[in-house]
Amino acid sequence: MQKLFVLAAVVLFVPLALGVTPRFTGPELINDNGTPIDVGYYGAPTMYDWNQDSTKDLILGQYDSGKIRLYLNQGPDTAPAFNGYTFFQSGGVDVTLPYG
Ligand SMILES: [Ca+2]
Repeated sequence: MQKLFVLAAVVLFVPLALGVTPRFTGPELINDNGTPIDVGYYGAPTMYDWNQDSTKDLILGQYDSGKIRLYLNQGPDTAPAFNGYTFFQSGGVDVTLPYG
C-alpha cells in the first residue's frame, strides 16, 4: 500500500513540479468485431501471445461460468483487433475454474 502511494505521488506530483499538466482520459472498451466485449461481472483480462505470432492475444476469464475466453489478435499490438473467441479446452471439454 505504501509503495502504491509513493508511486501515485510520483506520477501526480512530478509532472506538476515540472510545470506539465497531467491529462487523463476515460476508460476505453475493447471491441470484438465492433461490439464491446462483455463477460458480465469481474472479467479478468490479460494479454499474452498465445499462438506465438508475435502479437499479444486477449485471454479473459469470466466470473459467471468460470470459463476462459481466448481472443486471437488479428491486428498489431498498438491497435489490437479481435473477431470472436474460443473457450480454453482440455480433452475437447471447456476448461472451467472455480467461480462464485
Ligand atoms: Ca498472438
